[in-house]
Amino acid sequence: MIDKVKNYLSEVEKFVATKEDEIEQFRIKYLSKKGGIITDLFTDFKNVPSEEKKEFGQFLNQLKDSVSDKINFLKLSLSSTDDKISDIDLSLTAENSKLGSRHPISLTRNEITDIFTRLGFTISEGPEMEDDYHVFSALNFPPEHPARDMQDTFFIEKNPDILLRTHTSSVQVRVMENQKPPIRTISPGRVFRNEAISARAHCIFHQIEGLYIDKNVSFADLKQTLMYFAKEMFGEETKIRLRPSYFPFTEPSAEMDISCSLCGGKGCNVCKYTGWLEILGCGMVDPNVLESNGIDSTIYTGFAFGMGIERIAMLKHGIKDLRLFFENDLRFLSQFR
Ligand code: 2NM
Repeated sequence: MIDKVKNYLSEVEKFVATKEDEIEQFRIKYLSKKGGIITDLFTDFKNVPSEEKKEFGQFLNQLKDSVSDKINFLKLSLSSTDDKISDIDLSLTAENSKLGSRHPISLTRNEITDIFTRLGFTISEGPEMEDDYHVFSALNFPPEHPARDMQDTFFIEKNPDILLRTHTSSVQVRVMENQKPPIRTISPGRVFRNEAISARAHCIFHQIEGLYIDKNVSFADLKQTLMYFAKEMFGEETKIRLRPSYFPFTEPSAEMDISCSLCGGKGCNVCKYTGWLEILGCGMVDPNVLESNGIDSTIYTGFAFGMGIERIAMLKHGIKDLRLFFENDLRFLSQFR
């Protein structure tokens, strides 16, 4: 009888299984309440001669333990190898990982800054959180100017002196503070205005502003520079026109239109059948601005201009809704490579 148990012991020890199902068959074979080997051996226990009972009992308990140990061990090793792994073909080549692309705002900004750096402009950057002085006072905004209103400007912690810049001209104030003319710089960056979000407006957008200060800088220099920019950006055949306008920091001021790049000036729904598209504001730096920043306006003159990067990108690529730039939808972004 004891030999029979010893045979089962070595059989259990040698047993291997690669499937869940084989383990279950093994469990039934040994542990089933009806007809299981161990159950039957316990039934046989009463027929074992009393002097062998102790030894037989010990072997029988050992067999029972080794069967349940074996089942636990096999189950564990099956789940840790994870049967999905056997379905994987490790010799297959890896799936192509998708390449990212630059954001259209970055691409447009780079295109614009490249054009101006070719003309000798440097790139300057400054803080997005600013004080009233650099955003308004140093730029000839009178104390009661509507742009200083809560409704247009985001203030920090109700402190009326600290705010999010509403234009990047504040960067140019910092350039004028720190450099002597001649100054030729462009300042790209994010600006913030308290506006309702729509297809044409957002509370965060991007600007590029330019500033050129030297002796004898004239309106003709401004016009020539901006015409060069327009042709480089929108094509050699592009025409420009300047319309009188008003900004606190420039006098005289103008808005620049380019001939509609979609219809070539014939009139279409993008240019609202005018043949022209407004792309930027500009003017001669107001002597007050030069003097506020320690530049002698009897010696130096300058021109400045500013444009929204989103607007330029929309015109260039025929994008109808500005919100697309902020949603990070890959179906939109992956079109710009
Ligand atoms: C514009 C339009 C006209 C501008 C002025 C200055 C500075 F710092 F020189 F005063 N920077 N940018 C300016 C002038 C910006 O944006 C529509």
